[in-house]
Amino acid sequence: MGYRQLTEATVVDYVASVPALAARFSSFGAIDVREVGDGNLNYVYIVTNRTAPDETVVVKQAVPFLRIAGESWPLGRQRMVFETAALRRHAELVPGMVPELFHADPEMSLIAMQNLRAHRIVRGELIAGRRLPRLADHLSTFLARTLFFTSDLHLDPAAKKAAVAASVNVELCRITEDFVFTHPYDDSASNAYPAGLRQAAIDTIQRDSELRAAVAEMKWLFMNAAEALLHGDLHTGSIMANERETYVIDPEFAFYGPMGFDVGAILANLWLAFLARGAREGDAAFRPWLTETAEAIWKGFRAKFLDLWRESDAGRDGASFVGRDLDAGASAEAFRQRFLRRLFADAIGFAGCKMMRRIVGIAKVADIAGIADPAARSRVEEQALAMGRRLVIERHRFAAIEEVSALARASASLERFPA
Ligand code: SR1
Ligand code: MG
Repeated sequence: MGYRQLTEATVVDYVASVPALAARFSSFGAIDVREVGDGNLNYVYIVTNRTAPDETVVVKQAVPFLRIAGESWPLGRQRMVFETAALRRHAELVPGMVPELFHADPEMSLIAMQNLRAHRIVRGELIAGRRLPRLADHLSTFLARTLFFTSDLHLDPAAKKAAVAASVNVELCRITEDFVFTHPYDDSASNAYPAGLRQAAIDTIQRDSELRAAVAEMKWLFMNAAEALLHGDLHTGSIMANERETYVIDPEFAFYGPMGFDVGAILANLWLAFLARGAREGDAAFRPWLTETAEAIWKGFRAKFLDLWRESDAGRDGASFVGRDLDAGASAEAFRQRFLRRLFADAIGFAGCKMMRRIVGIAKVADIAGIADPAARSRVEEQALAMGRRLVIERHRFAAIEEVSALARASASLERFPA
């Protein structure tokens, strides 16, 4: 039948016309439909039988434009193909951490999946000051397993290259190249400068050759380091959780890229939440929980990734990525330690870019954009620019994640940046 954009008025007919979805409903006599897409790209509908609320599905459809910018900004619908493939791969690698896929319709650029009714978007939970006790454990597992098992550390080289070739997500990578690594720093017309953010603060990221060269290094890495299958947009709006479970959603930006990009994305969003907390009332102990969670994610990821790696090497009959074992595993272990040190620096650098883009770029984060008091919001924005800037420039200097927590605390005490 070809592509047509669904609406709240037409999505039920679509669901009823697909046997795999229709079978989930005992009747279509009393259906509620809500469009809940709060992302920047797509439309998301929750379809529920009012008389039997367990009968519910989520329908997500890509439209041929960038939603945040409007219909005048064309964008291919191919992204749904990448999202579908990544959801399937992640379901194999981290079962129970991605929504169950009920139906995929490439022609309609649409998927239908499990409605995570018992879980909330993590960004909203952090804004509300609610702790998620299993979040760090779950996310470190997600990162370790998805990044290790899709890399050359685990896969046969030919299988890895085939996976890279199948994941060339040109359009969405271009969005990241432009909106994370270029536009925020070149005074693009697409930027959205917050009212009250001083020009002097903007200049610290746009008129500083050291910073711009460092950001360009991160962009180069993003474009050229096909290390593992990334989620590609792992911010706290792409994660749903409750006290017991964590789900990672929305992998439409998935592609083969540098591992540190996914790790840095989640850390950046926790540090943004930390800075934003300074402008919110409430439980004072919640703020340190955010940096502790970032620490636990990095440490958990590092430990789990190394465990998977050592275990995998142990099954390789004395041969690992470094080659045949001639020194009782010392070369292999030295490579592992160097690899993780380099990955840590990459993650910190990417986190810095992700923090700065959320201040001057078109796509904001509610943690900061939602701060009601303009002076308090501007202060947090300048703190985020100051911290992001240092993370990128000094990414090789951090020896431990606690040093980044210390930088977050120091940044949170800045009144203005530059002083
Ligand atoms: C135009 S920028 C839109 C942003 O939304 C997505 O969530 C990605 O972060 C992207 O950069
Ligand atoms: Mg998204």
